[in-house]
Amino acid sequence: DSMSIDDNNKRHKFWETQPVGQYKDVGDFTLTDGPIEPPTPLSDVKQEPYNLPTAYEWTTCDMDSQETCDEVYLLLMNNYVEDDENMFRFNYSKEFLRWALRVPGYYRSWHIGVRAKNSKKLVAFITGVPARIRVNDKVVNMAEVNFLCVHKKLRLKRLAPVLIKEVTRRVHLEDIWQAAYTAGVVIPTPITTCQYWHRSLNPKKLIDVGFSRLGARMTMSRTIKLYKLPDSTVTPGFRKMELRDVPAVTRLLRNYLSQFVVAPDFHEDDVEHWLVPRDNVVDSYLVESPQNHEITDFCSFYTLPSSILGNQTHSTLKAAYSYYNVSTKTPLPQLMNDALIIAKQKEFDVFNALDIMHNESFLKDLKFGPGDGQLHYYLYNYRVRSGMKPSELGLVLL
Ligand code: NHW
Repeated sequence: DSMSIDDNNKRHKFWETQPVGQYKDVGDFTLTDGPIEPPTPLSDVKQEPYNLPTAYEWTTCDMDSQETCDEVYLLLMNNYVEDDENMFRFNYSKEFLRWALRVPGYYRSWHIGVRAKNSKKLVAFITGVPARIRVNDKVVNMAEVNFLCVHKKLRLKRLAPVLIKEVTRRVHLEDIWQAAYTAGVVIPTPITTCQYWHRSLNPKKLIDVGFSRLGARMTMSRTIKLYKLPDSTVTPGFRKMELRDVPAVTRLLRNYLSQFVVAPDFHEDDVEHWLVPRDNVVDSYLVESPQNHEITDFCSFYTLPSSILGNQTHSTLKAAYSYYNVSTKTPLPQLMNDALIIAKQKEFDVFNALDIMHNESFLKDLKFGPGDGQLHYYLYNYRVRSGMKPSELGLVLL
């Protein structure tokens, strides 16, 4: 809305030069959906990488290599996203990074690192992966850009714009001209702004590590009782998704996602990659009707632990993040309650969800509380009608 734009009406020397929605265009209804600038001939795309400060060099990160994967893992473990109070830092696992980056049709050239020339130490990273994303009635080939990271010692030296320009160049070389990304920071211009909600599964640990606080007039034992969950799931026919379910889940999901303004255009190979369960990476469950064996409902979450910075007793917060959920027969709150039960069985400490898709229908009833973090969604070189609500968004980025 215009308030948050005014609050953030500061200059963005880099983003003002890019084909993204600019603050001055917010509320200009003469602008229609579609590319902000047309593609240039491929032969006009710059052939050489952008210049880095002389002590640094580009590297393409081969995530098949155990050694490179280890280096990326450590860079992110020590330098990636922290909360505002610097109490927690995302700790994506190596298996997760491999899953997130080696997607159907991926380009190795889009997994970009920067090394110090002398020590060869990896000091910065940015990635893109290809995705078909539908915006209203158009399916657009895009890059999903993620894992932008600059080593703490190299911050505020304008390295991030160089990384962004380089990934853009390499995406252009594949004849792709649009991208989707999310960030906790406000830059020109979010298509929508979402809020994280958190459901305590292990309230004592969450309070001990400072993730949450004891409510007013609450004791620890009352809090533990409040968040207690049944030992086993309640919906008849609820089971883990298997490879053989890919066709049915694809149909269910495509049909469901068609109602949102922005959503991935999933084919069977995408569903096989993104949603077939992988231990400690992604969990998917469905409801198979005990009568006719029809697949009627689906839910999923991914595993993204955070390091707990400076706590004597606990080093990791085990968090599950709501991914794609579809209900046609089982009410969504009941389905998600079963997801919470599974997450509790798997010893997650907290279950997180954004207020996107139909998530608002279960957040309050299932005792999720609003977090202080916001997540802004962005498109590069693609304009969408301003004023989109989180509930009109059908896209989850990792
Ligand atoms: S969001 C997670 C980003 N990573 C982190 O927060 C990790 C911890 N922080 C850092 O490593 C998910 C650094 O602080 C980073 C900035 C590297 C974030 N997105 O180098 P400078 C993603 O990965 C702008 C976009 O001096 P720094 C999505 C900032 O506004 N821009 O800063 C990534 C300023 O520009 P301005 C961001 O602190 C999407 C400039 O960078 C940003 O040393 C990328 C300052 O640069 C962010 N999260 O490094 C865009 N954070 O105009 C993809 C800061 O305001 C676009 N900035 O002056 C699409 C490309 C593909 C197109 C294909 C057609």
